[in-house]
Amino acid sequence: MKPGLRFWQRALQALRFLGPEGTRRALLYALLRDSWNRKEPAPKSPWRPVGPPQAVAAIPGGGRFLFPEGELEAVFLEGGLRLTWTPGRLPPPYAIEKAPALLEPEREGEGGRFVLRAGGLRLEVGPEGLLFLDERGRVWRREALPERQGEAWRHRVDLAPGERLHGLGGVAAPLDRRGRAYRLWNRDVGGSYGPEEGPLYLTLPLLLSRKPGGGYLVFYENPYEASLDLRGEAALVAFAGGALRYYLFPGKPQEALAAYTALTGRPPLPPRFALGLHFARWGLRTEEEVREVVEGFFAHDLPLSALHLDIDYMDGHRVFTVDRGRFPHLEGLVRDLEGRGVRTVLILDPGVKAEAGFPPFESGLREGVFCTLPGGRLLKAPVWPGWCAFPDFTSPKARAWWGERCGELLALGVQGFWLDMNEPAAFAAWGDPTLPKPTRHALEGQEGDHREAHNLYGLLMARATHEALRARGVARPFLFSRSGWAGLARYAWNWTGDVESSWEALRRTVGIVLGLGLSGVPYTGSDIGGFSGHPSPELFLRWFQAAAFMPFFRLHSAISTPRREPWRFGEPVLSILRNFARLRQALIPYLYTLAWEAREKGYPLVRPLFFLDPEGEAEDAFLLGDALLVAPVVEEGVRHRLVPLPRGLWYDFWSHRLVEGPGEVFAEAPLERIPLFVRAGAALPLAEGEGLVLHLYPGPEGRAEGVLYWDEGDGEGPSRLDRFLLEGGRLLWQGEGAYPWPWEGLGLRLHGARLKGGRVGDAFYPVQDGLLRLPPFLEAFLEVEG
Ligand code: NBV
Repeated sequence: MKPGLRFWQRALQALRFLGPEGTRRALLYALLRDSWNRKEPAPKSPWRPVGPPQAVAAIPGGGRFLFPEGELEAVFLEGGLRLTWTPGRLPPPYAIEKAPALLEPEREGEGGRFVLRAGGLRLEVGPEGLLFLDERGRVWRREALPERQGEAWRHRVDLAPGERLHGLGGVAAPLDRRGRAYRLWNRDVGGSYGPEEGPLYLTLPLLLSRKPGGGYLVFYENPYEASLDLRGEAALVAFAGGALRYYLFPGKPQEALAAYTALTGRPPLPPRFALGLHFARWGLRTEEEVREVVEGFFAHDLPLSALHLDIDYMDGHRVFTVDRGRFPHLEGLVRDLEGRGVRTVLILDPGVKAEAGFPPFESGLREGVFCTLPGGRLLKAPVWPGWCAFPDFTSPKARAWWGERCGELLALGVQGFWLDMNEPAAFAAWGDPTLPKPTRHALEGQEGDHREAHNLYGLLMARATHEALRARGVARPFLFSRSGWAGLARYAWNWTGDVESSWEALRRTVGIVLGLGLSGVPYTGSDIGGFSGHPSPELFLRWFQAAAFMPFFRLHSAISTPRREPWRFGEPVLSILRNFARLRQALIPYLYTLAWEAREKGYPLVRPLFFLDPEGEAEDAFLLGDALLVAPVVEEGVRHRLVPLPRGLWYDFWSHRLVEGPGEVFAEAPLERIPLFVRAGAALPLAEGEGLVLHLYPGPEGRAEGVLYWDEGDGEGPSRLDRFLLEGGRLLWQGEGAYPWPWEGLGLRLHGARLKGGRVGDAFYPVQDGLLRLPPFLEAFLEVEG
């Protein structure tokens, strides 16, 4: 759509959402924000180079280099380096979970060139810039000395021909970020975004470089507004303030991500229900409507794991209230749903209605937890309930206050929270839809303004909520947050926000989910069918099919759109959706094992093909773990597609036909299914009925291997890990951990050959309908036909 048209479309949409009073507030706020922002001096001076290095002093783990216009501290860490250019202040270490251990380097230096060496890495600092080399003397990163302009820093990093760059968080743009410029400033896109929107609600100054001979990951621990120009042969990276601090982790994407997530924290295990199907709808206005929807899921035999209540449950959109007129027995509703296996999740917005007599506002004022303007005046900005005050989540006091309020809601029996509008978003008729830049923030006593705190706001709202739940005995808080920054995975999941309902947006969504995973945000998903607009039955179906293989599987839609419960699309859509919802249920043992792997290693659940094959560039296909390859249909009318296959043998999940990669295979994609392949050599644990069935997909030497992680599904009790290895007909089963095997024996299905039966000790067990049921064993022998 043309930018002009888009502007008017958005203006109209805003009017519709906000009404005349809301629009008046948005106009007034935009004027106020501009006048506050104007008080911020814009830097006028030219960019000044730091000049050549002059001296170095040894510090633990590395060296402090002196330059005429700045100082650099470079230290070696396990698997990487950390560089810090000052002047400029460091943010409180919100992103960092564990301060990394330092390695002691060897130091050399002569004639203005300095060399540090440790852990197989080498850093050279000279007048022309910084060189990073590996053990074999290969340069993996080359950067110019940085420049300063007032408080801002920028530097230029060489890019190799063919080098690809990923990361930056949630970005509606191609997965390879090269060829474009980006502004990293978390942003509410305001109701709808398309495939070319650029950076969205959750940005992150992290780039994952892939290039022949080895890439690396760079994470800038700087939350200020960043701009990255990746259009040329070098990357130009600038931050509006703060010290220029960055971590570098060389290696393949997996290794680099493992190192980055060890630094910023790996995601804890989610409660298992979170891996099921969720339903949300903005505009479910009464308890009856909610019950009706849930009944619909049961009546249509669709497994439902969680029901999310949007801002409709609140009284006048005020956070921490319940409209008792429309939800008179919310506790009862939550209890009834739980009785049927459906968890209730409530949305929370950070803005607290600034209204005399409103208890959360009054208590927040008394305790001094809201953001202020310079001089101490309360900052107010309009959001859903009208003029609001904003908790300053950068203050421990505000986080504790927020936690108390969450505790009150928890008493309703709800099992999770949905954190919205935390970029933070404010309704402004034009310009930046957020708080004014001079807004004051505590920053753990460091004191600062919104330029530094903006990108941290969502992360810290998630932290406050997570910590509150943990402190109140919730072992695995289920939270998902629209905004965030580095470290979010420790506290919350994410979703990709208000995506428009279009085929282009579905196609892009696959890349956005992949991009978030490569940015260390492993649990994400999109509003199935798109948030705004109304999908055709075909688009809805194809979106659902793709989403069934993504970590966060959720139906959601905007209030202004026609209702979207699956049965409203009639047949054959309903039956096909049911099959995919069931397939998702079947996948839970595998997904849960991937969740365990994410916690242990930091790998995302949804992975690009290049995790298995360095040449895998597809953006319309992805891996789920390392056993499944999913090729969603993202084009209207398409009934077959080419599927890029990484090296090796693959089984067609539907037909069991074996195909060989690398290369593209032609796969049927009737409405009933999307192409799905299983890597030969995998053993896939799937739920079937009441049992657990291990699907064996032998590789060339008849080998298949798989792992299953399992526990109670919530809490912090015992767990177990089972490893299965099939080799030439002999299947070994090795279990460890205190959690007892919860199924009756083990079911087996063998693909690629006809199984006759299996032997455990002296007993022979025949196959029935392709399924072999065995009692628990350490060693079993499979017998195949022919
Ligand atoms: O709370 C209403 C919506 C919500 O449904 C959506 O998922 C969020 O991304 N919310 C945004 C606020 C209004 C959007 C126009």
